[in-house]
Amino acid sequence: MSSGTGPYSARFWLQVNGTDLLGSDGTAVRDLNSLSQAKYTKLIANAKPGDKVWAKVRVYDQSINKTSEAEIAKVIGQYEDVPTPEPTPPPAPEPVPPVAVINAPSEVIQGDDVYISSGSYDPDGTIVNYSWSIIPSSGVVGTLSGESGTVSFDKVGTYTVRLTVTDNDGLTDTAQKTIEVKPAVPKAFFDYTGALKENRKVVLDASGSYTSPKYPMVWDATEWEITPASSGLTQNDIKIVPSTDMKTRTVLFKKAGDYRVRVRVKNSAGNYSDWYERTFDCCRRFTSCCRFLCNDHCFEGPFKRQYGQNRSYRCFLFSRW
Ligand SMILES: [Ca+2]
Repeated sequence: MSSGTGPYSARFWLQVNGTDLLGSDGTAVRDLNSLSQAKYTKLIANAKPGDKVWAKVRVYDQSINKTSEAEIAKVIGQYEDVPTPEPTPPPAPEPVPPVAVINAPSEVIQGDDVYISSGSYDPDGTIVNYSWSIIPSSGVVGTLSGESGTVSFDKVGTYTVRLTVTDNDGLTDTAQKTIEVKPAVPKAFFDYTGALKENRKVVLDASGSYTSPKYPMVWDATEWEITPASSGLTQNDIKIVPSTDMKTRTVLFKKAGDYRVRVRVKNSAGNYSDWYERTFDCCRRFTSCCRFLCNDHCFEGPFKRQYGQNRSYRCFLFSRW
C-alpha cells in the first residue's frame, strides 16, 4: 500500500545459501501503475531441503518520493510423504439368508418311527444352527436336534414340524411341514384246530392277529361273533365253552351246516381292527370230509372216478379265504 499515486517501481533480491540469484543489486521492475503489479518470479533450480532462501523487495512511489522494504527468510523443507491412497474397496455383497427345508413324510402311522431331516442350505455360507419344534408337543416321543432325528407320534392327529436355521451371518429362515398321524389299527385273523364235525370240539385261535409292537393287543377286548349261516340252524346249535381267554374260543357245532365266525381285535392304542370272517361247513359226524376249495366241478372228473359216485363226500367251504 502507498499513500501516493505512483508510478511505482520495485527491486527484488534473492539469495539461496547466501548466493545472490538476482545479482547483488537485485533486479528492478519499473513504471508500475499499481503496487499489485510489483511481482517477480524466479525458479530456484536444484533446490533441496535445508537450503536457506532469503528475499527482499523495495518499492518506490515516485509521487511522494518514498521507499519501503520488506524481506523474508525461509528454509526449504522436506517434502512430506504423500500416502498412496488405499484403493476403494468394492462394496461388500449383501449376505444371503439361508433356505430352510424339512424332509419328512406327510402321513405316518401312530407309533411308527419317523425319520425327519433337514435339507436346508445357505447359498453363500454355512448353516450354524438348527432349531426344531413339533406342535403340539404332547404325544411326540423323542426329539429332533441338529440336522435330523427320529421321533414317533403316540396320538393320532395333525402335527406341524417347524425348523429355523441360522447361517454364519446370523440370518435365519423357517420352514414348516404338516404330518398327518393315522391310527395304528390292528389286523384280525384266526385259525382253528379240531375236526369240523357235529359235536366235536373246535378251537378258534386269533393269536395270529397283528398289531404294532408298540401297541400290544388287548385280548380281553377281543370280540367274537359265531353265528349259524345255513337255514334251519339257530344260535342254540352252537355251544361256546366258557373261558376268560378271549384270544381263543372253543366251540361245538351241534348240527351239520354252515357257520360263520368273525373276530375283531383291539390294541393298546385303543384301536379296533376290521372284522375278519370265515364260514365253516360242519359235517355230519360219520361222513368223511375232504379239505379243499370247492366249486361245481368238485364232483366231476378224477375225483368222481377215484371215490365213485354213490358215496357222499362233503367239502369245507371257505368263504372270504
Ligand atoms: Ca448366508
